[in-house]
Amino acid sequence: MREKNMIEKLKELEASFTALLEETDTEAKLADLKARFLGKKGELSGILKSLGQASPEERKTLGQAANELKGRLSASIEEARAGIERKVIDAKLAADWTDITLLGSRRTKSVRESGLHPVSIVQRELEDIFLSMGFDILDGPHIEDDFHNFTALNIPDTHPARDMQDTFWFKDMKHLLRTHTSTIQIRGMEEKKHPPFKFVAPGKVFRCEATDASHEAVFHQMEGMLIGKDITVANLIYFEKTLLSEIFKRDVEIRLRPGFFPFVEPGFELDIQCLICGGKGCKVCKNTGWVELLPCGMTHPNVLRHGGIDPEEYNGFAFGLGLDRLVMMRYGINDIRLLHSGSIDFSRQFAAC
Ligand code: FA5
Repeated sequence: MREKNMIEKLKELEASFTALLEETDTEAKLADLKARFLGKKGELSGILKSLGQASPEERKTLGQAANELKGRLSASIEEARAGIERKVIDAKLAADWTDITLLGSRRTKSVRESGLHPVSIVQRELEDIFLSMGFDILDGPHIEDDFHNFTALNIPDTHPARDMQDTFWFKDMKHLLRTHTSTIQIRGMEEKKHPPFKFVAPGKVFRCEATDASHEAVFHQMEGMLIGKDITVANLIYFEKTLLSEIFKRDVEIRLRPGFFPFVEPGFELDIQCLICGGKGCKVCKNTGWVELLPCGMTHPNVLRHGGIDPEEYNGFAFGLGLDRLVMMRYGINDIRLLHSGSIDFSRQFAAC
């Protein structure tokens, strides 16, 4: 009799659970239902506890029935949970979707006025110029190893030239954010292997330094390298003049002076007369009238060796164009930080350029 009553109770419990579950449509309600029936103080636990007074045979039969019921209720709850989650996702998808296969609608005014960032505009123009001169365009990693950024460029550990380019090191102290695109000199030689070859490599570089009107911690350079036979400084200077006249489409005052870079010998600094102040002196040129733009030089034999090229047979030159400063000169921008401001209003001015 007692066993019959208990079985009845379990059936009633299952029926009321099933009825309530049908009305449960949120995760919160489902959690309440679970607590009410399966929680420590829940209805099923109450029934299981009362089994303590039953005979061993009754306990066995009722215990088994109660446990089976527990399994069914748990499974129903999980199934309901999955259903609720699915409905939430479906509702989100229905409310917020984009058909990416649709053809674009007419451009709005603001879209028409937007465009490439000025650094990208000038970078692409330069790439076209270099492609027309037969250069290849290479790319390289922002995260570099010590070898490609310093050692292979004739800047061994403890060399003071490392201080000229302080950067952001990774914890292993073997990897760093590249300080210049000269890393691609080595990577380019490793890839090309057999001179003659010439390539450029534009990209971001990183230095741990304070910013001002002409200095940023993240900026852009375009590296160039030409390796062949019997290349001279005269070739280098002629090349740089041609490049600048292609870029500016007019005569600009330049000056070439000695510059020290461990990876070239001899090395030069090519400065352009400041186009912001016309050479009179301003915050961009630090009142000197000149802006450092295009350091360059004849590739050092050690660098060729590190790139796997025999310096007895081949030589060449390399240069490292400061892209942001070139953009500033080109458009008359008097503070490099504007280029990195993320301001759409600023960038939009160059959209039609
Ligand atoms: C270099 O980075 C050399 N790797 C360039 C080079 C390549 C020399 C090949 C010889 C042969 P430098 O540190 O001077 O050199 O930087 C090159 C150019 O990047 C500068 O002339 C300047 O235009 C630009 N530049 C340097 N530091 C910054 C900075 N903090 N913010 C913006 N532009 C910078």
